[in-house]
Amino acid sequence: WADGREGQVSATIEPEIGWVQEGLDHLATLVDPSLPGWSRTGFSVQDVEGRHWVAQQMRAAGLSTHVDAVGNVIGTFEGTAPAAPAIVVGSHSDTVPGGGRFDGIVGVLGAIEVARALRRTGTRLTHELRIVDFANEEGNPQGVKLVGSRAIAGTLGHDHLQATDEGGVSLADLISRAGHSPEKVHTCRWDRAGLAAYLELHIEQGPVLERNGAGIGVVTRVCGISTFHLDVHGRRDHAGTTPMDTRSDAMCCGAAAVLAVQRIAAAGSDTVGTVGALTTTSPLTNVISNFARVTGEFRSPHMAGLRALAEELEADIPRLDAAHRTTSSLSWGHTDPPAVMDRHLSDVVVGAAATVGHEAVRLYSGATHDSVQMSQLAPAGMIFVPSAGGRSHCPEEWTELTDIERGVRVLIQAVLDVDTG
Ligand code: HGY
Ligand code: MN
Ligand code: MN
Ligand code: MN
Repeated sequence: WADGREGQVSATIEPEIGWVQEGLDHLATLVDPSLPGWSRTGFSVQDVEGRHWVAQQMRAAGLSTHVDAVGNVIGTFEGTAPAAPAIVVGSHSDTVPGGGRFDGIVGVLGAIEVARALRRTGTRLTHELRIVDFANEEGNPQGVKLVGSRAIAGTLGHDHLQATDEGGVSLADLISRAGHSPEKVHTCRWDRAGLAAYLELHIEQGPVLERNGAGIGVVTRVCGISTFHLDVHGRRDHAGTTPMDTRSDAMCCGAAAVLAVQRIAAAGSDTVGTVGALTTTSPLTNVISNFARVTGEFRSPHMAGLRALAEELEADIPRLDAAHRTTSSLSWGHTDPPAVMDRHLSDVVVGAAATVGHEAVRLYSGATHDSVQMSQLAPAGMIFVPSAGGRSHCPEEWTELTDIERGVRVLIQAVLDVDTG
């Protein structure tokens, strides 16, 4: 430690934003060249390489590190009071395919910079500081998001691990092939008694901060997500001889369902709905399709909103079948309820922002985050920084370094304030 100021806390501690920039630049090189944007998908070769680098940076910051059975990279600084619960700070370094350079990554680098800044200034916290790069937040072809934080929260179940992709590869296979041990998932679970708070710095991924000219957001709640797929059964017929008013065309019913998802979500308040895929058995133009599958999700910051969207879609299916002479079945996948961020912790974050000279606005998150799982273990709070043009999950994702610096400064101060709170 620099000067051994045991348990002392300086007023504010400046981040070394140059190091964060170097980290952003380095991780941006660890991407899959066969995919657009900056792709480092969960458990890919690039993801494993990226997490090795993250673990190295944690060690260089003086953290003792370990990787758990599903690939969470965890670094700890002991506090001056060994019995005090941990302050956890984290995010994720994996990306969606074709993603950007900031989603999750800003929070992982910001968390490590908290540790670096404390060490640089010889500041010892009372609480343990625990930094996490969660495995595979973004999800996988098996359809499971928040893999690492679910394992820590104890909610990564057998059904998740046995979920398979189109080729029959299970999530457990995917995790094993990356060198981890999903059969030991039970060893990943943390005891809530040992945790004081969870903080996550993240880009907003939407337009609200930029539209309001705000530099810091404090998240009130994170949207719930319900996933579904609709299987439409029609009748295979000749495309040239079958009159339009007698067809049972699965593709047409599927397409109408896609537009129904859009209409239902657009009619709600703060609700969104997205179809990711409309697939059919026979991509031929001279055969009327007898099967189509629509895969999508709904989101709402309120559980009642999610329920209303589901009820509306359920009610629409018989109408679509009648119009297209098809037979459809709607199946619901995982539903993650909305997660409420801790009000007291959020107030501490707003106060920390004020201490370092920044206004904070409160907003809900339309994107999901590892904080959804961590809020089941400890009071959770999130700090947002603006996304240029509100864009994310695309190569155009961008956040100014000055905005990141402001967010890391607030994160450091929030950790100090939680520690002394
Ligand atoms: O889907 C999400 O909202 C997150 O970015 N994985
Ligand atoms: Mn994210
Ligand atoms: Mn994301
Ligand atoms: Mn996240």
